[in-house]
Amino acid sequence: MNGGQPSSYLRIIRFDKVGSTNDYAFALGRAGNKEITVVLAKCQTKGRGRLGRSWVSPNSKGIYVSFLFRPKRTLQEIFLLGIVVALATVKSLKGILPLTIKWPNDIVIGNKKIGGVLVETESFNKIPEFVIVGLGINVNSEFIDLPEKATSIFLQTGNKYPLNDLFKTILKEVIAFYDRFKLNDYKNIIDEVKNYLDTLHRRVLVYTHKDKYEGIAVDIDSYGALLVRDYLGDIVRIDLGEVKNLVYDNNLS
Ligand code: BT5
Repeated sequence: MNGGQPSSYLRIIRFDKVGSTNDYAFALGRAGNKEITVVLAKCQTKGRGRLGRSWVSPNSKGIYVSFLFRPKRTLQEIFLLGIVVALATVKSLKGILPLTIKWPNDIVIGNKKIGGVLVETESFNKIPEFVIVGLGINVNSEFIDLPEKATSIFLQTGNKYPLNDLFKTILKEVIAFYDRFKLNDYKNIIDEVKNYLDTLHRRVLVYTHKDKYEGIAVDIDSYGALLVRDYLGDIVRIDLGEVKNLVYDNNLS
């Protein structure tokens, strides 16, 4: 185990333009770079979401960043890191606007998406060697910069914000939460996530790689998995690594 040593190493690599900060950080992971290495770009030409989806990354309008971690934890624990980064982000922007988390990795305000998190890992014999957590946040983006159902801090508040200041605030919070994660403080982290989770007590439809589940989202467990009560009253546990998509009640047909 990595013990509970606070993170003492920090390297930030900045780009004006890159394909995807996650791809770059992944290559650094493979090349043996240490945690915490951070890759930050003003613009991405191939920003990625999950499952081959793209992340719109207009120049100098948002924060596009990836964190390279080497936490020496199981895959199940590692997926919690996506939630950890989402929580750190939402908390650090709390003074600007009240964001919430749509399980597992969307950062939203109302039903509009303002940010997203992408967790990728490379494993050797099922033991994760390193983890890349990518974060995209729309800061000063205008309506025409963004896809449908997306919003930005500027569109919500009418104010533009210095990207570097916001980045530094988020980074500080991410490191603080990561250090807590390394101390296995999962229970308190999960309790805190629940305060910002938009998903609980809603009727949801969850698509996983294998199945589809419909019911009421009742809780998340200590690994961040979603617990859904189906119509027979049974509790189904939906693993973070399995989920493909989650749709709320108003979209259910
Ligand atoms: C995510 O995927 O929400 C994870 C996004 C992670 C992006 C960061 S940026 C830094 C790092 N480097 C990368 O290459 N990626 C990470 P997903 O849940 O699959 O959502 C993708 C969907 O969100 C798309 O299919 C669009 O519908 C929508 N979308 C795309 N760009 C958006 C944006 N800028 N704001 C809001 N929604 C967007």
